[in-house]
Amino acid sequence: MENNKKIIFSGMQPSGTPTLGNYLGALKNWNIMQKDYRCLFSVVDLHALTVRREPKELRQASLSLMALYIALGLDPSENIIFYQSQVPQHTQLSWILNCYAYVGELNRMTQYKEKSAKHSENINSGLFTYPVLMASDILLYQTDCVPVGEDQRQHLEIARDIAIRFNNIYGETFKVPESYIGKAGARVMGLQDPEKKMSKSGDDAISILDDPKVIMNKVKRAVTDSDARVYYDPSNKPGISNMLNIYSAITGKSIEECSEEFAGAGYGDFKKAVGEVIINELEPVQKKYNELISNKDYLNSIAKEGAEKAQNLAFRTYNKVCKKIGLIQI
Ligand code: ATP
Ligand code: LTN
Repeated sequence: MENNKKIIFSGMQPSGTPTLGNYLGALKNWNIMQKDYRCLFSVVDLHALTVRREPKELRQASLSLMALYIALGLDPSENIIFYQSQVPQHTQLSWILNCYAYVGELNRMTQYKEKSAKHSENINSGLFTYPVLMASDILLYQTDCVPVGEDQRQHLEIARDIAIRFNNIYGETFKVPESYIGKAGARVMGLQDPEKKMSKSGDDAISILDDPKVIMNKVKRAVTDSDARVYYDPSNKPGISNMLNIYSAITGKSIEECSEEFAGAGYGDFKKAVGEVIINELEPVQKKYNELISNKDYLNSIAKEGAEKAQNLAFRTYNKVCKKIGLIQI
């Protein structure tokens, strides 16, 4: 890339409306980091195909996620924002890297095990090689840093292992990427089942686009415990600890500061405060999103420009790879 800023790549699947977990684990950090890095943010629609979807819904979810990226404040003139499927090098490199990824290492992926248990009627090979496509996303752009939530740590490790393995055989080809996983918000848990991560495809989530009243109700109904004191103890008080984590990630205060703030408070007051910070944080995003979502032409023009810029960059790494492994170039 032109200047010497470090490169960030991250993506999100259009698999439903993003949740507060996606926001605090990833999107909020993207927004902060865009000032200091050259960033590529992708709607990773090919990854979303690993679970069967209605074409119409996938199309709508993809457009909606594009609108949300912009509504969050990601600047399309400074960053490259694009649909993964619009840059063919992602799948091309993915095939090549499949030949450098081992079945044994893919077999160990927690997400693969969880998703194949959940979708036992459709354990397709895309679900299995999902991390290789993700590695291709990242390695194509000589990415320095990948901001993601905690659940993606294992996938990032595979991307690094593949890069190192490839470089060892063919000489320096890929930058070995680092992950950026924030301290607070890296793993937001469900409100009804705080033992499970909050997920877009689950039914226990606050969606970024939920109405303020809905948000407050969900927080008020969140499962707690019978101890009636607010402090951080994830093993014995998972519900309260999860909400302290959410409060900390939004306000930027440390968990200790947040615990002190609510030391004498009852659960009712605490939940109300948590609900309010979530609502205040999301309101401007929702407002902007509602303005953008009807402007399909604008969203498509951003995606087109993004895809062209991404293709230019992706082509360089892809070409280099082809040369190194001995594919004929004409
Ligand atoms: P799905 O339910 O369809 O698998 P998801 O909610 O897990 O989707 P992804 O698109 O897979 O979301 O993830 C997008 C980003 O959000 C990733 O960086 C991921 O680490 C982060 N993320 C997802 N869930 C959480 C969570 N509960 N807490 C923090 N970060 C999260
Ligand atoms: N697997 C990721 C989404 C994803 C991604 C990426 C994240 C696909 N490609 C590249 C960072 C970098 C997930 O969050 N489930």
